[in-house]
This record gives sequence, C-alpha cells and structure tokens, in this order.
Amino acid sequence: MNRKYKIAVMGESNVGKTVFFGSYFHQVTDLSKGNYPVAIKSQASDDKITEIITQLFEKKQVVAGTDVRVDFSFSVDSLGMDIELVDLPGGFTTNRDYWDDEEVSKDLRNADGAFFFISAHDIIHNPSEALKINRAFADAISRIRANTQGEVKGRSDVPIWFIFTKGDTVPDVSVEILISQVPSLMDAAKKEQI
Ligand SMILES: Nc1nc2c(ncn2[C@@H]2O[C@H](COP(=O)(O)OP(=O)(O)O)[C@@H](O)[C@H]2O)c(=O)[nH]1
Ligand SMILES: [Mg+2]
Repeated sequence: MNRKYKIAVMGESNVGKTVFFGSYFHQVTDLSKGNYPVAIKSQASDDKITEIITQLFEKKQVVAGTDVRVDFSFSVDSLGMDIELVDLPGGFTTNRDYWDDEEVSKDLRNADGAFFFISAHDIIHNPSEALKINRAFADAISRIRANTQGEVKGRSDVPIWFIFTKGDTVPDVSVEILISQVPSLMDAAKKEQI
C-alpha cells in the first residue's frame, strides 16, 4: 500500500512550470524509452502528460498556457509513494486574492512538500516583478509552516524546493547569486522557523 503525498506547486504564469514537469516526466517515464520507476496511474493524467511530452519533444513546440487545474499525479511503487501533483494556472498562485477561491490556501496547509518556481531571468532583469512574487511566496511559505489547530505534528519539516527556471537566459549567473537575490524566501523556508 503506497503512502499519499501532496505537493503544492507555486509559480506565476509563464515561469516554466509546464515545461519543467513535461521534461521531468519525459525523463522518468518509459516515454523516454528506458525502464523507469515512475508510473502515471490515472488515465486522465497519463493522457495530459503524453500530450505535453509529444508537444515539447516530438513536435518541438511550446505548450499552451494552463487555464484549469491539471492533474499530474504519479506513483513510485518502489518507494511506496503516491504523489498528488497539480499544475495550476499561474495567476492563482501568485495573486493572493485567488487563494481562498481556488483552494490554494488549503493546498498549502495540507501540503507534504512544495515547489516554488522562480524565473532566473526575472530575478536578474525584472527585479521589481520578482520582488512582488517573492512577497506572495513568503506568505505562502508561512502558510505551509503554520501549525494547524489540533494537529499533533508540526509543519516545520515540510520540504520546500525552489526551482529557478530559464537559467539559459542568464548563463553567467550562478545559483548562489540567484539565491542571494531572494534572501527573505530562503529565510522563510528554513526548517526551524515555524
Ligand atoms: N529560455 C527558456 N524558456 C523557457 C524555459 N522554460 C519555459 N520556457 C518558455 O516560457 C514560456 C512559458 O512556459 P510554461 O512552461 O508554459 O510556463 P507556465 O505558465 O509556468 O506553465 C514558454 O514559451 C516556454 O517555452 C527555460 O528553461 N528557458
Ligand atoms: Mg502551465
């Protein structure tokens, strides 16, 4: 019996979420012709992921924007994991006005892990936009870390990952430099902070 894990996905429209997930699934499923441990069990998710991989790697076209929640859930049976992963339209996760209507708040409170997508291009070339998104993300991290009333286990150990996209547009910038540009997010994500 696999254990279920819910992953929250945060990132503005166009940051590169769908391209990242499409590339990930291309690498880890038998669509890239090897013997890989990841299984996509829901037919709807499988159809959607196959469509994205075909678009990116066979037709070599960019993918259309996401305007509804897209289920990317998958399983790694060898690790006993069922992973619930949903690709959301970007605006929902960076504009806090949507968080209650679109269940983003609930996703954050219940997440077993979270991905925050940040454009390396924006950090370097559009810092005011990056700062705006940082503020929304710092708020999201505090919701992930918050202790829900009555919950026994604290939330200080929920893993949070930052994914810097579009690194190819700023080839001379190291990941250390990118991290140094978002200190408030790194601090907010630290495990000890509750
Ligand atoms: N240069 C570059 N462009 C990217 C990268 N990832 C995504 N893009 C482009 O950014 C745009 C938005 O990507 P998409 O994955 O649809 O973003 P989403 O809205 O976050 O799902 C598309 O035109 C992609 O081709 C990357 O790593 N480098
Ligand atoms: Mg998308």
